[in-house]
Amino acid sequence: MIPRITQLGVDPSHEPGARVDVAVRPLRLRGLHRIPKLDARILRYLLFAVIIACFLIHQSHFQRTSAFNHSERILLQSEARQMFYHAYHSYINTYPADEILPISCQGRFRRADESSDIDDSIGNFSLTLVDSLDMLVMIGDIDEFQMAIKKLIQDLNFDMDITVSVFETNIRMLGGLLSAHVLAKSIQNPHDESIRYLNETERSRLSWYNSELLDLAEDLGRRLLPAFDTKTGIPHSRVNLKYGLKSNKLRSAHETCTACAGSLILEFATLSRLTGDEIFEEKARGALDALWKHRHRSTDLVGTVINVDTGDWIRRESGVGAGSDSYYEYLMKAYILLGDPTYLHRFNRHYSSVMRYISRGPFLIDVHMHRPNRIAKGFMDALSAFWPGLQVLKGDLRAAISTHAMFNEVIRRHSYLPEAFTTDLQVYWANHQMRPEFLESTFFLHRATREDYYLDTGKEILRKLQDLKVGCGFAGLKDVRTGVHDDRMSSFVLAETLKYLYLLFSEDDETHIDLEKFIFSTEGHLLPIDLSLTKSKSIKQEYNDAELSKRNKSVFVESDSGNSIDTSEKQFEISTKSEGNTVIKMNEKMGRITLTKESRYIPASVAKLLVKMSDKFAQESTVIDLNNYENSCPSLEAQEMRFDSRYHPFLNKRIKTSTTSMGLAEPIDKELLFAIKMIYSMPR
Ligand code: DMJ
Repeated sequence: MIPRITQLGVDPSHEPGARVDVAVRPLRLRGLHRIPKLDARILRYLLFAVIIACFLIHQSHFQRTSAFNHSERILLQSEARQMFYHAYHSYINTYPADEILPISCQGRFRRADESSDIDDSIGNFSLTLVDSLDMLVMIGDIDEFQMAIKKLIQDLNFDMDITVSVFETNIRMLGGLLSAHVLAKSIQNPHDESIRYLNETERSRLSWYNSELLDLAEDLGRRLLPAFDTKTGIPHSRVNLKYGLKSNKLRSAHETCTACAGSLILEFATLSRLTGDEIFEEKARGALDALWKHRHRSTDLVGTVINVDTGDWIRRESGVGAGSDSYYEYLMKAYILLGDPTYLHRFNRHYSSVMRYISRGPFLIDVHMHRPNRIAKGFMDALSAFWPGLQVLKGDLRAAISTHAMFNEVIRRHSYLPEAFTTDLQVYWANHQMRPEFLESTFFLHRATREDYYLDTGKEILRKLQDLKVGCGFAGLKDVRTGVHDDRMSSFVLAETLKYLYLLFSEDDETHIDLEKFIFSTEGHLLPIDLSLTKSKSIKQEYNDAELSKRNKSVFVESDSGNSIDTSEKQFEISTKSEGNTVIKMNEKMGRITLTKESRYIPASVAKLLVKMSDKFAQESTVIDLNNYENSCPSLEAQEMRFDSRYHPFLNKRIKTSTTSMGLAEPIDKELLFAIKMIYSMPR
């Protein structure tokens, strides 16, 4: 079936791989009556020819959409790696530039004396190298990784009179440095399983590393802090690395975008938890609180530009693309990374509004935040292509498939995704910058569905990107209609576009980084999901060992056999219980926590471990029943604790459905204990 996209939406029976047809015209068979009568012999030949043709068409179609065989996938994976190397090595020739101009092969720098209005995402701080670091680990190039780190340690100095974007510097530089630091520490530790397939010699390459990247990140983070000196706590969009907000121009710039203010929490919280200084996390939380406070109270929508001092909305159109995109992403991921349900609650409220007002069939249409039935823009942008990926995290797979298919149709029509397009899929803004968002969603959808359609889609994109290959990298297009190149290759092409392409063609166990242990930032940087184990002093509701033992609460897991085992930590006791359900029992008064395979929206970190646990105990199903707590939680929270492991990209295992007896002989591992602690710390 070929679903039709209309202004009203796509046919709801849309499946992955189904072609989206926007203008299917009725086929008119004119002049049939003029065909002469055919004798039986010709008819037989014709019939035969038709059968052969059908067979060939079927074969070619089958080949196009057939299951990827292992060797083809590996070839594509290797091709993606080579593409990364082509871009990376070209860039390295221009180091310490921020970016390389891929056609002229020149380095792109930000000069300290520049009037800084041009591109404040570069800051004369070797942006592309920092943005590329974790990809080097992903592909197992530890030699290059350690050489790159050495270069940066030697050369990076943020004490420069340069004004930069707080948002861009955070997601690209701070995120890149933090991620590389975490990976470097993991490589050093032979027992750390988040980095795989390295031998002793490779691990020893980092033996000299002494957290220098974290020091650089902290220095940079502190230089961004003056931006938060506003009445609302919403940061200014730009700050001078040396002088903060000392210039009148910066201090009196009141406008910032929602995504700019709302996409700091992942990196800032990581920085706080790794350095022990809570200031960063506090500031990022403050900015999120202010945005939430200034949302439209009845529609729950936010605009795209806000005044940092008054909290008034300057641009009231509400959408999921430019200006807002990663705000939504960071609410969801802050919950996953930090386990704080406040953010899930906010995300869910926004999500409902987006799905009610902005999502129209497969389209995402900006509306007025205070009059949500009025359309604010007649076009969509390429940045919105991240949304289906976020919907996968949310578990809304059906909507994700539909919107992703719509973007794919735009690409099919114009060969590349233009920067913006209208609702009848015409080019609105013709520029193409090799942005990662569509590939990111393709990767997430493939992880969630395992449909070859997404590999086919990725293969098409890879071919198109190869057509953009030039002497020193890959060059975007000034205009997708003319194919005229633009001499630009943004750092995100290496940090994200080529990373998601590579990952799309990689099986879970083929990458050197175990993705189950990380979450992607909006720049594709990997932040460790066990971060919530590292307490931030400022987070009052955080689980706390001392408090737990004071309250003298115990944890039990009960099983059929009635066996129990001790955990390495004395306050937890694990026992087992009957009836096929695994129960983690806090104590008699605390009620019980059970998992069902339909459950959704537990933080990924917890969910993953619970799935592991349920695998370990191999029970049929478990049910989260927070209402049994002595102080029962509100039903909304109870609902939010649900997650669906089938659709979670980091949880590709299904919960086992067999009901074999539980083998509790092995001591409970640290991770399970962590899961229990996390559950224990959930608000009640
Ligand atoms: C990247 O820097 C990030 O993905 C950001 O969230 C949006 N813009 C670019 C990619 O398009």
